[in-house]
Amino acid sequence: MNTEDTISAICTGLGGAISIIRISGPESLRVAGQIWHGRAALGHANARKMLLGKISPKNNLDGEPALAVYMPGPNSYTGDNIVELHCHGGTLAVRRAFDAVVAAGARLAEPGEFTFRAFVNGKMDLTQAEAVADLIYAHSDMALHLAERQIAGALKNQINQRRASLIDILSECESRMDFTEENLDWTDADIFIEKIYAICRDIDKLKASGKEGVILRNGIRVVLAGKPNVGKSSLLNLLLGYERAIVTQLPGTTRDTLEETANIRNIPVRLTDTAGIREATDLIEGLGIDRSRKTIKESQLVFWMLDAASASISEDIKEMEKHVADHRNVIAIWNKLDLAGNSPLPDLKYPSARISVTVRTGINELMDLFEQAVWGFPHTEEPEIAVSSRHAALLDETLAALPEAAAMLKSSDWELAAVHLRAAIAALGSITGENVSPDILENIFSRFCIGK
Ligand SMILES: Nc1nc2c(ncn2[C@@H]2O[C@H](COP(=O)(O)OP(=O)(O)OP(=O)(O)O)[C@@H](O)[C@H]2O)c(=O)[nH]1
Ligand SMILES: [Mg+2]
Repeated sequence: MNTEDTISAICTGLGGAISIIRISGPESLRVAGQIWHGRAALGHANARKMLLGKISPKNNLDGEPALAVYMPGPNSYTGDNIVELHCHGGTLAVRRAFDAVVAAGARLAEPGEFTFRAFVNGKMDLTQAEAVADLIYAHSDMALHLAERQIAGALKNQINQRRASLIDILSECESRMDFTEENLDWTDADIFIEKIYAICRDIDKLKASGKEGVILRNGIRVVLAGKPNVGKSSLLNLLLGYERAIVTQLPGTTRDTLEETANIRNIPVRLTDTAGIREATDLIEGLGIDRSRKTIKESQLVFWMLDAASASISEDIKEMEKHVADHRNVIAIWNKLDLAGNSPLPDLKYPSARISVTVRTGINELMDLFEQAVWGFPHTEEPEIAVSSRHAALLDETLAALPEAAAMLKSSDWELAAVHLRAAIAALGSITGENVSPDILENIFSRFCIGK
């Protein structure tokens, strides 16, 4: 990607009340000057001040009113000179202004290209740039918090510290290789070995945060399944907080799968309500039930709902076991407890919640079970860092090289120790964006939207 020319994009979603056109690059002032005219001219004297003017391709004040601000590099988001034009929203007005910007010589920015420039210009490292995308796509407070921490440099600092320690050890190895004859004041190899193992432990911890990262970034797919009329759609509505699905007393109300996003205990959830599973009464219901089965297979967690007031509880349980036998994560939910009377419910081999959607009992206990199923343990602390799968793979590379390096230090093989240390240092460097190949960068930045 060319990083020397001047790029531009409409940074706000189309159709809003105000639209922002961002222009970044060496020509940004000249390009903006061709279409925006105010009483005060954009330039160093007015840097970082909002100026009122008009957008019109001709040098007159007949056009639409628009605000403009000039942010000279290197103290701008991209590190380049930036001009932002804040103009009327609406699809057509902003399109016309943007076309004028392009006609004046700016190139259409690729997705994520502003952030890519910030990375190339050293305004942020790769972990911080990745977190900008995480921030935009965050679906829960916790995901947002993690993205903000990463933008602030939490992961970068962790990686850079470890990398700097390894570089110290490497330089001593290299000196030992260069000055084999001299009996210089060398650091005891055991001290380095100890350091390397401490770094391994830190990296292991960082890697463990990857599970949280994947869940918080991608969310978790949960299916509401069970026989007809057990209250699946009622629970969906309760979890969403609004009446999304039709609920009736007729078994077979839901005929197709219905997917919505919810936020349960700060965990983003793709929640799918399904058609109740039974012998289908017609073709359409049959197709719906096929979809229910498929959704159960594809989900990471099954909420299997049972009617606590059912007259056929043992058959209902057998039916459940038939459908979730292959699934590792199942929570059984006895619903309609308000109708069930006092007769005891059988113990199940799955974690079980007892609820009534109608009178809203047991919902908190269900959420506790959900949280345990997701994190594997009750989650009390907010995580501070959660690495992505890209980071985790590079941490694995580091972890593979470090014990080898330690073993070579132990046998005073400085040359081989240096080889393994360099591999570990390179893997850590790839996390923060040193020597990362262009196709990997392209892959990372293609996740962004245009204008970021
Ligand atoms: N008494 C009582 N009724 C409930 C409860 N939960 C749901 N119902 C009722 O049970 C009926 C069926 O609820 P739905 O949510 O449509 O059940 P479903 O599992 O989605 O049913 P299908 O879409 O047919 O598979 C409705 O009349 C609900 O009002 C509950 O906790 N207690
Ligand atoms: Mg339903």
